Amino acid sequence: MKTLKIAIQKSGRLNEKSVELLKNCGLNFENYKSSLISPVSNFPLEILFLRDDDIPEYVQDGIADLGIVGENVIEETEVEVSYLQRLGFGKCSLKIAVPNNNNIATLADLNGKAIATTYPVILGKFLKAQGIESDIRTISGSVEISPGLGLSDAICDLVSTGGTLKSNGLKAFADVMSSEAILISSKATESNDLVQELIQRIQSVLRAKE
Ligand code: PRT
Ligand code: ZN
Repeated sequence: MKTLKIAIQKSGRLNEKSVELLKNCGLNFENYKSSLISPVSNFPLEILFLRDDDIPEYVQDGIADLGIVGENVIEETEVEVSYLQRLGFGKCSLKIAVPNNNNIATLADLNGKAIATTYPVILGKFLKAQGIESDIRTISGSVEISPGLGLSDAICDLVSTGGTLKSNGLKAFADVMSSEAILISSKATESNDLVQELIQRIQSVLRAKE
């Protein structure tokens, strides 16, 4: 049978838990060091270690059969993939936050205001659904310092503990989406027997944790 490929994050917040999950499924492989691909010795599977931003498209295009990535990244890239399993780690929320001392009291107050984010697609859809027209400023990182620098009136960023907002004098204002790591596949490979076997193993690992 054809060897499957699963894409996971190379380094970052989802890497360790993704590796742990696959190891708990009984898969033997070397952890990412310098090679991008690690073969699994006891299952017809290869692990691809990638930047998380690239994972949804790799899966959509069938370069990887499966992927583990944050729902926020999948939604932002607007890919057509199948959601196979929520994985219960990497939990966070995408929130709009404003400076502590500000005059933004309702969502409508965001009309005409500048909002800095690395999630322009998700934020754009959210604002549109609420009938709000803001100036979405797409930046590539350090979103939380943008209001302090006078670059925006608000931000839209991922929050887990809330510590980053707090230390930058910001407070959460509205929830845009909640997210966690998800196992995805391309539409074409969802029904593949090996994919089904892997899903079963993952589900029993998750059940054992409950
Ligand atoms: O290098 P690569 O592109 O692969 O990684 P990355 O730097 O883009 O992503 P990474 O590793 O930071 O995050 C990977 C995924 O983890 C995200 O896409 C989310 O699905 C999930 N996740 C969970 C988070 C957080 N929690 C989180 N707190 N991603 C980012 N953050 C950041 C947030 O952007 C903010 O800067 O942490 C800060 C806020 O954290 P608190 O705890 O202070 O609220
Ligand atoms: Zn990334």
